[in-house]
Amino acid sequence: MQNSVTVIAPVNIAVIKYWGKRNEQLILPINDSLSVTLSTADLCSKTTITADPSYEENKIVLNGKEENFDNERITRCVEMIKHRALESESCSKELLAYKIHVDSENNFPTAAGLASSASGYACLVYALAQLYGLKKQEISDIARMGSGSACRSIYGGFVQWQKGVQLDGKDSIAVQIAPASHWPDLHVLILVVNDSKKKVGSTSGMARSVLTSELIKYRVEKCVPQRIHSITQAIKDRDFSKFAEITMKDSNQFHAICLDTYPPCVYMNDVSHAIVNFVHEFNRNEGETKVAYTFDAGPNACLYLPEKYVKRVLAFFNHVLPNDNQNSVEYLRGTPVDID
Ligand code: 2P0
Repeated sequence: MQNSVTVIAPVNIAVIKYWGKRNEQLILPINDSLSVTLSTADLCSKTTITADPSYEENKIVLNGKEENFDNERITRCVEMIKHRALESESCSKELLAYKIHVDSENNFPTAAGLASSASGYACLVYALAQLYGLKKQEISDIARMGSGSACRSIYGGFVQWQKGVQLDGKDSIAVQIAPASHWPDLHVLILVVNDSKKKVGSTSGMARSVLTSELIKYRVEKCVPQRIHSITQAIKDRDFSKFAEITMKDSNQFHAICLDTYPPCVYMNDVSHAIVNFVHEFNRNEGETKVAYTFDAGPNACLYLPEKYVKRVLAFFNHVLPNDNQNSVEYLRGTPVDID
């Protein structure tokens, strides 16, 4: 008997960034983070997992290319899910004994700072959970063991990853603070500045920041707790200008820490900095904050804005941003999304 499941997982873009681990092995962060899970049309991962008694070995194909299944993070996720399924007797022992074939695709540039590991591991873990009969509430800590930010993509809408205090990481989990339907007017524009692979991966970049940045200690103790509190309230109140101000400040502080890292991690480029300036110019012209930017570990911008500003902002950026072969910018539109 063949058992097969296919699932789709969306990306999430953090407004309060995760940057730094207190435990590398268990992927336990030094601070809480908060993100928005985004619509699946343009940005998502799709994974099919098949278990079959005729398979002689486990296999994983990523974007059409076979990868090493014995990668530590992949095998850890598979083993943890199987262990939990065995404990809760959520499926048959025969099914757990079959080898599996995993086929996963991202419909956006992998490793270009567009959160591909978040949706990729969320998708893998969610597909495994479906295959072995586990519930969503049982898997965010396992997704975290694939990639920290993946735990946030298990839920839709507005999601907080609580850093937790326990040594074993059992309380380092994602929780939904509001569904996407709470704020339907909030839209997203992703400006893909450059598709090339980033220079310093997030995992090594944040490890280097923890070791060398002075600023990161200040951020973790003095800034993040207050920001998490304030942005949660802004989301609850649908207070866009408050939400936007905190989002932009946190992005700027995250990149300040990257530059305070030694040797520095430089993720934003000239076009990214131009986008920052244009957003502030746009908001100044409006007399109110109507657009917020945030940048992850790459040069691409994610803009949050109310729906009625999408067209105007697109027209504005088409006019002001360079559009030659080297600097062209692509636009992806999205909205927060709920997951069934
Ligand atoms: C975030 N990033 O909160 C931050 C902002 C990048 C910049 O989470 O080592 O790929 O697998 O836990 O999850 C990227 O970190 O790192 C990330 P690992 P991950 O979205």
